[in-house]
Amino acid sequence: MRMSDVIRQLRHEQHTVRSRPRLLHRYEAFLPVSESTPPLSLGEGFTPLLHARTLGRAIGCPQLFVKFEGTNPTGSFKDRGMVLAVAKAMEGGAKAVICASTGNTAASAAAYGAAAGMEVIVVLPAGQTAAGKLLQAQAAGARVVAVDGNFDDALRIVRELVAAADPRHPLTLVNSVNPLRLEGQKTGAFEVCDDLGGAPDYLAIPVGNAGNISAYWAGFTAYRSAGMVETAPVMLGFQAEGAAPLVTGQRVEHPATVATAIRIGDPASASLARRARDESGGRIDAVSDEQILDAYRDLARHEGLFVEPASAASVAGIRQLAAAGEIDPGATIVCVLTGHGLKDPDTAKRNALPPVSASATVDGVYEALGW
Ligand code: AN7
Repeated sequence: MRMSDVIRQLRHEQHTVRSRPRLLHRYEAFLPVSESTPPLSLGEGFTPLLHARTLGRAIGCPQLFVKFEGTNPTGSFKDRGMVLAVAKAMEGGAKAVICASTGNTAASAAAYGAAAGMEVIVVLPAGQTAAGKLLQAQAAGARVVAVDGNFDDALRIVRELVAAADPRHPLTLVNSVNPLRLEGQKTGAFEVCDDLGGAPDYLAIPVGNAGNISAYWAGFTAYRSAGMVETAPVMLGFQAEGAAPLVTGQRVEHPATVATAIRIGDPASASLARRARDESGGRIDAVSDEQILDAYRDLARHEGLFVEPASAASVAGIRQLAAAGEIDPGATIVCVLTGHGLKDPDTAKRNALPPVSASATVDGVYEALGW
Protein backbone atom coordinates (compact mmCIF):
# COMPACT_ATOMS: atom_id res chain seq x y z
CA MET A 1 0.00 0.00 0.00
CA ARG A 2 1.24 3.53 -0.75
CA MET A 3 1.88 5.87 2.16
CA SER A 4 -0.94 8.21 1.12
CA ASP A 5 -3.36 5.28 1.07
CA VAL A 6 -2.21 4.17 4.51
CA ILE A 7 -2.84 7.64 5.89
CA ARG A 8 -6.25 7.82 4.22
CA GLN A 9 -7.17 4.52 5.81
CA LEU A 10 -6.00 5.65 9.26
CA ARG A 11 -8.09 8.84 8.89
CA HIS A 12 -11.10 6.76 7.96
CA GLU A 13 -10.61 4.53 11.02
CA GLN A 14 -10.26 7.61 13.22
CA HIS A 15 -13.71 8.69 12.12
CA THR A 16 -15.35 5.29 12.39
CA VAL A 17 -13.91 3.64 15.51
CA ARG A 18 -12.36 6.76 17.06
CA SER A 19 -10.46 5.54 20.10
CA ARG A 20 -10.72 1.99 21.39
CA PRO A 21 -13.99 1.25 23.20
CA ARG A 22 -14.48 1.30 26.94
CA LEU A 23 -14.68 -2.16 28.51
CA LEU A 24 -17.97 -1.54 30.28
CA HIS A 25 -19.47 -0.13 27.12
CA ARG A 26 -18.29 -2.95 24.88
CA TYR A 27 -19.91 -5.63 27.06
CA GLU A 28 -22.81 -3.60 28.44
CA ALA A 29 -25.36 -6.20 27.32
CA PHE A 30 -23.81 -8.60 29.84
CA LEU A 31 -23.21 -6.12 32.66
CA PRO A 32 -25.39 -4.28 35.19
CA VAL A 33 -24.73 -0.85 33.67
CA SER A 34 -27.17 1.79 32.45
CA GLU A 35 -27.23 5.33 31.10
CA SER A 36 -26.82 6.63 34.62
CA THR A 37 -23.61 4.66 35.30
CA PRO A 38 -20.66 7.10 35.15
CA PRO A 39 -18.30 6.37 32.20
CA LEU A 40 -15.35 5.58 34.47
CA SER A 41 -12.33 4.10 32.69
CA LEU A 42 -8.56 3.95 32.97
CA GLY A 43 -8.27 1.93 29.76
CA GLU A 44 -8.86 -1.49 31.34
CA GLY A 45 -9.42 -4.75 29.49
CA PHE A 46 -8.68 -5.67 25.86
CA THR A 47 -5.56 -7.48 27.05
CA PRO A 48 -3.55 -9.58 24.59
CA LEU A 49 -4.22 -13.25 24.00
CA LEU A 50 -0.86 -14.64 22.88
CA HIS A 51 0.13 -17.95 21.36
CA ALA A 52 2.95 -19.20 23.61
CA ARG A 53 4.61 -21.29 20.93
CA THR A 54 7.97 -21.98 22.54
CA LEU A 55 6.65 -22.82 25.98
CA GLY A 56 3.73 -24.74 24.52
CA ARG A 57 6.04 -26.91 22.45
CA ALA A 58 8.29 -27.53 25.46
CA ILE A 59 5.33 -28.56 27.60
CA GLY A 60 3.82 -30.72 24.86
CA CYS A 61 0.79 -28.50 24.32
CA PRO A 62 1.32 -26.69 21.00
CA GLN A 63 -2.01 -24.87 21.25
CA LEU A 64 -1.06 -23.08 24.46
CA PHE A 65 -2.29 -19.50 24.69
CA VAL A 66 -1.82 -16.99 27.47
CA LYS A 67 -4.00 -14.02 28.35
CA PHE A 68 -1.67 -11.36 29.72
CA GLU A 69 -3.64 -9.38 32.27
CA GLY A 70 -0.52 -7.50 33.33
CA THR A 71 -1.28 -4.95 30.61
CA ASN A 72 -4.26 -3.61 32.54
CA PRO A 73 -3.85 -0.03 33.86
CA THR A 74 -2.73 -1.06 37.34
CA GLY A 75 -1.03 -4.21 36.07
CA SER A 76 -3.54 -6.89 37.07
CA PHE A 77 -6.92 -8.41 36.20
CA LYS A 78 -8.45 -6.68 39.22
CA ASP A 79 -9.14 -3.59 37.09
CA ARG A 80 -11.95 -5.39 35.23
CA GLY A 81 -14.06 -5.78 38.33
CA MET A 82 -12.86 -2.63 40.05
CA VAL A 83 -13.96 -0.32 37.25
CA LEU A 84 -17.50 -1.67 37.57
CA ALA A 85 -17.57 -1.73 41.38
CA VAL A 86 -16.31 1.85 41.62
CA ALA A 87 -18.50 3.16 38.77
CA LYS A 88 -21.58 1.69 40.50
CA ALA A 89 -20.41 3.09 43.84
CA MET A 90 -20.20 6.54 42.18
CA GLU A 91 -23.63 6.02 40.68
CA GLY A 92 -24.97 5.32 44.15
CA GLY A 93 -23.34 8.43 45.61
CA ALA A 94 -20.64 6.64 47.64
CA LYS A 95 -17.78 8.72 49.01
CA ALA A 96 -15.48 6.02 50.40
CA VAL A 97 -14.42 2.53 49.33
CA ILE A 98 -12.58 -0.04 51.40
CA CYS A 99 -10.94 -3.41 50.75
CA ALA A 100 -8.68 -6.04 52.24
CA SER A 101 -5.97 -7.19 49.89
CA THR A 102 -2.83 -9.16 49.26
CA GLY A 103 -1.93 -6.15 47.08
CA ASN A 104 -3.47 -6.12 43.63
CA THR A 105 -6.99 -5.33 44.76
CA ALA A 106 -5.52 -2.50 46.83
CA ALA A 107 -3.58 -1.08 43.86
CA SER A 108 -6.68 -1.22 41.70
CA ALA A 109 -9.06 0.21 44.30
CA ALA A 110 -6.60 3.02 44.98
CA ALA A 111 -6.37 3.97 41.31
CA TYR A 112 -10.08 3.78 40.45
CA GLY A 113 -11.03 5.37 43.76
CA ALA A 114 -8.65 8.25 43.01
CA ALA A 115 -10.14 8.67 39.54
CA ALA A 116 -13.61 8.71 41.09
CA GLY A 117 -12.59 11.30 43.69
CA MET A 118 -13.26 8.97 46.61
CA GLU A 119 -11.58 8.19 49.88
CA VAL A 120 -9.88 4.78 49.63
CA ILE A 121 -8.96 2.63 52.61
CA VAL A 122 -6.97 -0.58 52.12
CA VAL A 123 -6.17 -3.11 54.82
CA LEU A 124 -3.18 -5.34 54.12
CA PRO A 125 -1.41 -8.16 55.95
CA ALA A 126 1.75 -6.47 57.26
CA GLY A 127 4.99 -7.44 55.56
CA GLN A 128 3.32 -9.70 52.99
CA THR A 129 2.53 -7.31 50.16
CA ALA A 130 4.82 -7.16 47.14
CA ALA A 131 6.63 -3.81 46.99
CA GLY A 132 5.13 -2.56 43.72
CA LYS A 133 1.54 -3.11 44.80
CA LEU A 134 2.01 -1.33 48.09
CA LEU A 135 3.64 1.62 46.32
CA GLN A 136 0.76 1.82 43.84
CA ALA A 137 -1.73 2.17 46.69
CA GLN A 138 0.43 4.76 48.43
CA ALA A 139 1.06 6.72 45.23
CA ALA A 140 -2.66 7.00 44.53
CA GLY A 141 -3.18 8.48 47.98
CA ALA A 142 -5.03 5.57 49.55
CA ARG A 143 -5.04 5.25 53.33
CA VAL A 144 -3.07 2.06 53.88
CA VAL A 145 -3.40 0.09 57.11
CA ALA A 146 -1.09 -2.89 57.61
CA VAL A 147 -2.49 -5.36 60.14
CA ASP A 148 -0.50 -7.86 62.11
CA GLY A 149 -2.21 -10.89 60.58
CA ASN A 150 -2.90 -12.59 57.26
CA PHE A 151 -5.24 -11.76 54.37
CA ASP A 152 -8.10 -13.70 55.95
CA ASP A 153 -7.85 -11.53 59.09
CA ALA A 154 -7.82 -8.38 56.93
CA LEU A 155 -10.96 -9.45 55.06
CA ARG A 156 -12.80 -10.30 58.27
CA ILE A 157 -11.90 -6.86 59.68
CA VAL A 158 -13.05 -4.86 56.65
CA ARG A 159 -16.33 -6.78 56.50
CA GLU A 160 -16.94 -5.90 60.14
CA LEU A 161 -15.92 -2.27 59.56
CA VAL A 162 -18.39 -1.96 56.68
CA ALA A 163 -21.21 -3.62 58.63
CA ALA A 164 -20.61 -1.38 61.65
CA ALA A 165 -19.92 1.86 59.72
CA ASP A 166 -21.40 5.07 61.07
CA PRO A 167 -24.13 6.24 58.66
CA ARG A 168 -22.34 9.60 58.54
CA HIS A 169 -19.33 7.85 57.03
CA PRO A 170 -20.62 4.91 54.95
CA LEU A 171 -18.09 2.58 53.35
CA THR A 172 -18.51 0.57 50.14
CA LEU A 173 -16.76 -2.79 50.20
CA VAL A 174 -14.93 -3.47 46.93
CA ASN A 175 -13.54 -6.93 47.66
CA SER A 176 -14.76 -9.71 45.41
CA VAL A 177 -17.50 -10.50 47.94
CA ASN A 178 -19.06 -7.45 46.24
CA PRO A 179 -20.82 -9.23 43.34
CA LEU A 180 -20.06 -6.34 40.97
CA ARG A 181 -16.39 -7.30 41.06
CA LEU A 182 -17.12 -10.74 39.65
CA GLU A 183 -19.55 -9.27 37.13
CA GLY A 184 -16.77 -7.07 35.74
CA GLN A 185 -14.22 -9.88 35.76
CA LYS A 186 -16.49 -11.95 33.48
CA THR A 187 -15.26 -9.73 30.63
CA GLY A 188 -11.98 -11.68 30.62
CA ALA A 189 -13.87 -14.77 29.44
CA PHE A 190 -15.73 -12.76 26.79
CA GLU A 191 -12.44 -11.46 25.37
CA VAL A 192 -10.92 -14.95 25.27
CA CYS A 193 -13.90 -16.19 23.24
CA ASP A 194 -13.88 -13.13 20.97
CA ASP A 195 -10.17 -13.52 20.25
CA LEU A 196 -10.24 -17.27 19.66
CA GLY A 197 -13.53 -17.23 17.76
CA GLY A 198 -14.94 -19.70 20.29
CA ALA A 199 -14.29 -21.03 23.78
CA PRO A 200 -10.99 -22.84 24.45
CA ASP A 201 -10.98 -26.49 25.51
CA TYR A 202 -9.28 -25.64 28.83
CA LEU A 203 -9.00 -22.48 30.88
CA ALA A 204 -6.20 -22.55 33.46
CA ILE A 205 -6.13 -19.93 36.20
CA PRO A 206 -4.44 -19.21 39.54
CA VAL A 207 -6.78 -19.44 42.52
CA GLY A 208 -6.54 -17.38 45.70
CA ASN A 209 -9.82 -16.07 47.03
CA ALA A 210 -11.40 -17.97 44.10
CA GLY A 211 -13.25 -14.98 42.68
CA ASN A 212 -11.62 -14.97 39.26
CA ILE A 213 -12.19 -18.64 38.44
CA SER A 214 -15.84 -18.14 39.43
CA ALA A 215 -16.11 -15.00 37.29
CA TYR A 216 -14.56 -16.65 34.24
CA TRP A 217 -16.97 -19.57 34.54
CA ALA A 218 -19.91 -17.16 34.83
CA GLY A 219 -18.61 -15.34 31.75
CA PHE A 220 -18.22 -18.48 29.65
CA THR A 221 -21.65 -19.80 30.56
CA ALA A 222 -23.28 -16.41 29.97
CA TYR A 223 -21.69 -16.25 26.50
CA ARG A 224 -22.83 -19.79 25.76
CA SER A 225 -26.39 -19.08 26.91
CA ALA A 226 -26.49 -16.01 24.68
CA GLY A 227 -25.38 -18.08 21.69
CA MET A 228 -22.09 -16.20 21.36
CA VAL A 229 -20.16 -19.49 21.63
CA GLU A 230 -21.25 -23.11 21.48
CA THR A 231 -19.10 -24.62 24.19
CA ALA A 232 -17.51 -23.77 27.52
CA PRO A 233 -14.03 -24.80 28.66
CA VAL A 234 -12.97 -27.26 31.30
CA MET A 235 -11.89 -25.08 34.21
CA LEU A 236 -8.49 -25.82 35.77
CA GLY A 237 -7.64 -23.88 38.93
CA PHE A 238 -4.24 -23.90 40.59
CA GLN A 239 -3.42 -22.98 44.16
CA ALA A 240 0.02 -22.74 45.74
CA GLU A 241 0.96 -25.83 47.71
CA GLY A 242 1.36 -23.99 51.03
CA ALA A 243 -1.98 -22.20 50.54
CA ALA A 244 -4.31 -24.72 48.93
CA PRO A 245 -7.53 -24.93 50.95
CA LEU A 246 -9.60 -25.88 47.88
CA VAL A 247 -7.33 -28.84 47.23
CA THR A 248 -7.13 -30.16 50.78
CA GLY A 249 -10.71 -29.20 51.66
CA GLN A 250 -9.48 -27.43 54.78
CA ARG A 251 -8.77 -23.82 55.58
CA VAL A 252 -5.08 -23.07 56.02
CA GLU A 253 -4.10 -21.22 59.21
CA HIS A 254 -0.73 -19.93 58.07
CA PRO A 255 -0.71 -19.87 54.27
CA ALA A 256 2.84 -19.75 52.91
CA THR A 257 4.06 -19.42 49.31
CA VAL A 258 6.32 -17.25 47.18
CA ALA A 259 3.15 -16.28 45.29
CA THR A 260 2.07 -13.66 47.84
CA ALA A 261 -1.02 -12.70 45.81
CA ILE A 262 -2.61 -16.09 46.51
CA ARG A 263 -1.50 -16.48 50.11
CA ILE A 264 -5.06 -17.07 51.25
CA GLY A 265 -6.24 -19.65 53.75
CA ASP A 266 -10.01 -19.42 53.52
CA PRO A 267 -11.25 -18.36 50.04
CA ALA A 268 -14.35 -16.15 50.09
CA SER A 269 -15.68 -17.59 46.81
CA ALA A 270 -14.90 -21.25 47.61
CA SER A 271 -18.37 -22.59 46.88
CA LEU A 272 -18.65 -20.72 43.55
CA ALA A 273 -15.24 -22.08 42.55
CA ARG A 274 -16.23 -25.65 43.42
CA ARG A 275 -19.31 -25.18 41.27
CA ALA A 276 -17.19 -23.90 38.35
CA ARG A 277 -14.92 -26.91 38.75
CA ASP A 278 -17.75 -29.44 38.94
CA GLU A 279 -20.04 -28.00 36.26
CA SER A 280 -17.15 -27.76 33.79
CA GLY A 281 -15.73 -31.19 34.61
CA GLY A 282 -12.53 -29.51 35.79
CA ARG A 283 -10.23 -29.67 38.76
CA ILE A 284 -8.38 -27.55 41.29
CA ASP A 285 -4.83 -28.73 41.99
CA ALA A 286 -1.80 -27.50 43.91
CA VAL A 287 1.59 -26.52 42.47
CA SER A 288 4.78 -26.05 44.46
CA ASP A 289 6.76 -22.83 44.78
CA GLU A 290 9.50 -24.47 42.74
CA GLN A 291 7.08 -25.25 39.90
CA ILE A 292 5.70 -21.70 40.09
CA LEU A 293 9.17 -20.16 39.89
CA ASP A 294 10.17 -22.43 36.99
CA ALA A 295 7.13 -21.30 35.01
CA TYR A 296 7.76 -17.68 36.08
CA ARG A 297 11.31 -17.80 34.68
CA ASP A 298 10.30 -19.67 31.52
CA LEU A 299 7.51 -17.20 30.71
CA ALA A 300 9.97 -14.32 30.92
CA ARG A 301 12.91 -15.97 29.19
CA HIS A 302 11.14 -17.91 26.44
CA GLU A 303 8.05 -15.83 25.79
CA GLY A 304 9.10 -12.34 26.90
CA LEU A 305 6.28 -12.27 29.43
CA PHE A 306 7.25 -10.87 32.80
CA VAL A 307 4.45 -11.86 35.17
CA GLU A 308 4.15 -11.95 38.93
CA PRO A 309 4.69 -15.32 40.64
CA ALA A 310 1.00 -16.07 41.32
CA SER A 311 0.26 -15.73 37.60
CA ALA A 312 2.75 -18.44 36.74
CA ALA A 313 0.73 -20.96 38.76
CA SER A 314 -1.55 -21.41 35.73
CA VAL A 315 1.33 -22.40 33.45
CA ALA A 316 2.96 -24.51 36.20
CA GLY A 317 -0.32 -26.36 36.58
CA ILE A 318 -0.67 -27.07 32.87
CA ARG A 319 2.90 -28.32 32.75
CA GLN A 320 2.13 -30.66 35.66
CA LEU A 321 -1.04 -32.03 34.05
CA ALA A 322 0.60 -32.40 30.64
CA ALA A 323 3.54 -34.30 32.17
CA ALA A 324 1.06 -36.65 33.83
CA GLY A 325 -0.65 -37.24 30.48
CA GLU A 326 -3.87 -35.66 31.72
CA ILE A 327 -4.25 -33.21 28.83
CA ASP A 328 -5.04 -33.95 25.19
CA PRO A 329 -1.99 -32.54 23.33
CA GLY A 330 -4.19 -31.15 20.57
CA ALA A 331 -6.37 -29.15 22.99
CA THR A 332 -6.61 -25.39 22.92
CA ILE A 333 -5.53 -24.14 26.34
CA VAL A 334 -5.69 -20.61 27.69
CA CYS A 335 -3.64 -19.76 30.79
CA VAL A 336 -4.64 -16.53 32.51
CA LEU A 337 -1.55 -14.56 33.54
CA THR A 338 -3.15 -12.41 36.21
CA GLY A 339 -0.52 -9.77 37.04
CA HIS A 340 2.63 -8.00 35.90
CA GLY A 341 6.14 -8.99 36.99
CA LEU A 342 7.01 -5.46 38.06
CA LYS A 343 4.56 -5.86 40.94
CA ASP A 344 7.11 -7.93 42.83
CA PRO A 345 10.66 -6.67 42.21
CA ASP A 346 12.09 -8.59 45.16
CA THR A 347 11.13 -12.01 43.79
CA ALA A 348 12.30 -10.90 40.36
CA LYS A 349 15.69 -9.91 41.73
CA ARG A 350 16.13 -13.19 43.56
CA ASN A 351 15.50 -15.09 40.31
CA ALA A 352 17.52 -13.02 37.86
CA LEU A 353 21.15 -12.72 36.85
CA PRO A 354 22.74 -9.65 38.45
CA PRO A 355 24.23 -7.00 36.14
CA VAL A 356 27.98 -7.32 35.61
CA SER A 357 30.24 -4.32 36.19
CA ALA A 358 32.55 -2.94 33.54
CA SER A 359 34.77 0.06 32.94
CA ALA A 360 33.18 2.69 30.68
CA THR A 361 34.99 1.53 27.54
CA VAL A 362 34.21 -0.74 24.61
CA ASP A 363 36.95 -3.09 25.76
CA GLY A 364 35.58 -3.10 29.28
CA VAL A 365 32.11 -4.12 28.08
CA TYR A 366 33.60 -6.76 25.75
CA GLU A 367 35.49 -8.19 28.68
CA ALA A 368 32.46 -8.11 30.97
CA LEU A 369 30.46 -9.99 28.34
CA GLY A 370 33.20 -12.60 28.06
CA TRP A 371 33.64 -12.05 24.32
C1 AN7 B 1 -1.92 -11.77 40.49
O1 AN7 B 1 -5.36 -8.51 45.53
O2 AN7 B 1 -6.70 -11.51 46.46
O3 AN7 B 1 -8.77 -16.29 43.11
O4 AN7 B 1 -6.28 -9.04 47.40
O5 AN7 B 1 -3.38 -10.80 42.69
O6 AN7 B 1 -9.83 -14.16 42.36
O7 AN7 B 1 -8.51 -14.24 44.49
C2 AN7 B 1 -5.34 -11.12 44.61
C3 AN7 B 1 -5.52 -12.31 43.96
C4 AN7 B 1 -4.36 -14.41 41.16
C5 AN7 B 1 -6.16 -14.82 42.75
N1 AN7 B 1 -3.36 -13.70 40.64
O8 AN7 B 1 -7.41 -14.41 42.28
C6 AN7 B 1 -5.87 -9.34 46.27
C7 AN7 B 1 -6.02 -10.73 45.81
C8 AN7 B 1 -3.03 -12.50 41.14
C9 AN7 B 1 -3.74 -11.99 42.22
C10 AN7 B 1 -5.08 -13.95 42.24
C11 AN7 B 1 -4.77 -12.73 42.80
P1 AN7 B 1 -8.72 -14.80 43.10
